[in-house]
Amino acid sequence: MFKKILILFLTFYCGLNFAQLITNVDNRKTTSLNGEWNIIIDPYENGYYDYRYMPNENGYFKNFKQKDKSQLVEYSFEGNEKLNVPGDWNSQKDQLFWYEGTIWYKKSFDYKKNDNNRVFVYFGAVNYEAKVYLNGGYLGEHTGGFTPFNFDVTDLLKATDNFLILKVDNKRLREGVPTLNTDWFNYGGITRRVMLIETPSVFINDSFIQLEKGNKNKIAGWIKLNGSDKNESVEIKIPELNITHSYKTNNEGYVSFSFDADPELWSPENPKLYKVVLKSNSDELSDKIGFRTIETKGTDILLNGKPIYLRGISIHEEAPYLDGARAFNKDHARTLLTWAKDLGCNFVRLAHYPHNEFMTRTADEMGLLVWSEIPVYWTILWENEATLNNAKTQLSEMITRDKNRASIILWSMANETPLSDARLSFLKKLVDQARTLDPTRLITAAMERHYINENTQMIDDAFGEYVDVLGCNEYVGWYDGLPSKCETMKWETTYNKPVIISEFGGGALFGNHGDKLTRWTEEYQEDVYIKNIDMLKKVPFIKGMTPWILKDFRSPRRPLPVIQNFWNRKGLMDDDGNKKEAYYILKDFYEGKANE
Ligand code: GCB
Repeated sequence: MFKKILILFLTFYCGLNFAQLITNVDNRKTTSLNGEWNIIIDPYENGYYDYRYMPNENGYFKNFKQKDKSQLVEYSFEGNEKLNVPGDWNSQKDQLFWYEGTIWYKKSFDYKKNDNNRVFVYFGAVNYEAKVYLNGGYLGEHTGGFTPFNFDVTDLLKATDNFLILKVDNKRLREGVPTLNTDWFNYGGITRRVMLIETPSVFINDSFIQLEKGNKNKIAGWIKLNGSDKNESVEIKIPELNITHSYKTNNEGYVSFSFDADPELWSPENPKLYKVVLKSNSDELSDKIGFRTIETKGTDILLNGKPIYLRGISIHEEAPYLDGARAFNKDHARTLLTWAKDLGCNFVRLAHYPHNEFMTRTADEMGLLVWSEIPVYWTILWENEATLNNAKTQLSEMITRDKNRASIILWSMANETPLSDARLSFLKKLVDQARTLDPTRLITAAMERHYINENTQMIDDAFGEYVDVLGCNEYVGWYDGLPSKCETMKWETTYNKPVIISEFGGGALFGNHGDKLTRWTEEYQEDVYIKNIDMLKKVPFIKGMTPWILKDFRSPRRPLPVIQNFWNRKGLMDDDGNKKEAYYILKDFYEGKANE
């Protein structure tokens, strides 16, 4: 009993280290903890539970060493295997390819901080659940595989011999977000970078700096300080625009602002970024920020006040050329986004969860508009309060991290979720939260359509009322008949809103040729694209598309031997960037659209 109380107390007390998410980490004073980490594979969670399946206060996180002969210690990080961080474990070791469960990670390091400063440990993402310990003390935990989190470690940190230990568990959960059933690979591990962030005792924690909704001449937002005694002056400077303004933060360290400006507008053709510098009494932080407006009017999407057609492609966060692995670095981001640009895209759908920050920052630099989404996918437990809170946390972490990226124009709440009242109420709550956190961007979701007669598709999902742009997945010619079905298909919607066809496509194995009625050939996939594009370009309210998908990706749902071998083959390219015939059809269409 005492043990239980102690653990509860420790969990609660030490959980207080869980700090507000620190943003703009690339422009702060950081020290990387990437590289090789020691691991212990723990399928039975022995390092966490005792033989009565109670949390063990002397778990692996204590990193015990035998001190005398009377002691029995049955584990050791030293002498055990290693994994690279960042990186998923499945692609690093054959024995872990299908592994879903717990692995313990340990990193040792020395760190000398400046006297009054604070230090945080920051994780870009850990899939799916992380319990984090420093020097044997519990820092806290995080759930959700695709968003960042950090802990204040100032008090536990030593100048030498620190050990940071994580219990990482990627077991799929019915009540999880996503749930048990997805169409992508459940890559586990510390999949994104880890770093220490050193800050002054009062520092600039976060800021929102964007054009006011629909106003090209007003920059508005807020700055938030962290620390005690937060009542300070903060300055915002945009040197290239000759702008300097000073504001006083309130007792919470918060100040909102709005000022006139006449920036050159960010767009795919001109991805102009401005250096923006924030200064408080003891901190200074800069960023590169683009300014653009995004709105809808009737069925139009307006970028900087002008109608735009979104020439997009869907992308999973999977690194090219690696035979299936989570993408985690700048090169992966640059390659994937360059492939999208070469295809003629001005837009990418980062499916089905928030991708790493290199993707959104590189999109800012390269001039690609972005749809960013959370993994509320298929059959989430709509009535479960904890599931809703989990989705809300992931939504909030996604928006918090990326709200100053001009490239992002759409926050997506969900993908292909089955209609019900419980689902509608769940999704409405997400929309309310997204609009509160970010009043400037558009809200969407990838929804489904249904037939109202043999030749007519209807988009009328009740959730459509709450979004700005309707996303719609359709697979005419693949899951739904042959491509020729497109020839007579008509489209309707009950909403006076823009529609993006967020998915269509079909599978083909690169190099597999045959006639256009034979599935899995490049010719069949090519025909899917020819007929779908022909059908969709005639529908006046369709203002963009993100066909499924840029490159083949790993999926346990795809066991067909020879053809699939656990890969979803709907890529326009294979994993090595080889282009299938359908690639050229889409590129042709996009080049035509760009010149309209
Ligand atoms: C869909 C899903 C996507 C799948 C795709 C497919 O509708 O949204 O995650 O991968 O279809 O290939 O079936």
